[in-house]
Amino acid sequence: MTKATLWQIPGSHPCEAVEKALDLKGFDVKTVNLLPVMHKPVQKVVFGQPTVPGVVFEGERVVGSRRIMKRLDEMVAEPALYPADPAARAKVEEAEAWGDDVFQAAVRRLLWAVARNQPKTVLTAIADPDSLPIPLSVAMLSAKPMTAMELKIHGITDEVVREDLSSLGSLLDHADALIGSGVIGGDQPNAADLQILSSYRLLNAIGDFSHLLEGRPAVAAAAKIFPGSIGNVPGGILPADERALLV
Ligand SMILES: N[C@@H](CCC(=O)N[C@@H](CS)C(=O)NCC(=O)O)C(=O)O
Repeated sequence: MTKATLWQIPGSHPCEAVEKALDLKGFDVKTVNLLPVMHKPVQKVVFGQPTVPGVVFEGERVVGSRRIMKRLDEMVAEPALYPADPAARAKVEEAEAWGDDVFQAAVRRLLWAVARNQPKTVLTAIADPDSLPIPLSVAMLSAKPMTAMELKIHGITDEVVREDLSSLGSLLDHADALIGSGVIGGDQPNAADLQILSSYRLLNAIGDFSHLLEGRPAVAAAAKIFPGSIGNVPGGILPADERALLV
């Protein structure tokens, strides 16, 4: 079995996408778990880019979920993450790019948009104590400054929060449409499935979003690939005027 080391933030959606891809390809995976914000200098030194996920294969370092997926298909052909047929592949790559550039980024901002109201409550609910590099109680001492820095890193202003909350419903509709057209949601997960559906575990964990997610095909498809819950952030954390934008 070929070895790979995944450098990740536990629970991060692109990291979960890559972990699943490594698993599907039969890699023997070890993880290096990092904390948000603190991961940036570490990743910059190890991979030359301050983001997770990054994967160290024997003698090779690859950073970025899309780059890793492509490299995995080159290294191990089956199961293929991209269809062989060029037209089908183009559709999967287009959906994957949307899943990365638009959906993944929006879900990340939405998480921090909720966390900014109650950093400790939110981060405690979604943190897996077993995978933290330090004890949960110690990690949570930094919940407030960590959230403040993430808001800054991602440019999450009041206006951005309002835009993201207002457009979440249409992003979820787009993911469902991709299932309807058969680009994602098939029996064998492709790169777009992994990229898009990995975001649902994070969304599902947040009580304020549950009414928007209920009964959606993508939620069911995500649960098949990424079973289990990442946590349970209670509803009612967003202020009422922001919650009202979630339609
Ligand atoms: N979209 C890229 C980047 C992923 C990404 O932005 N990851 C976040 C954590 S979930 C991160 O490392 N953020 C730090 C930063 O943006 O500098 C990918 O899928 O690899």
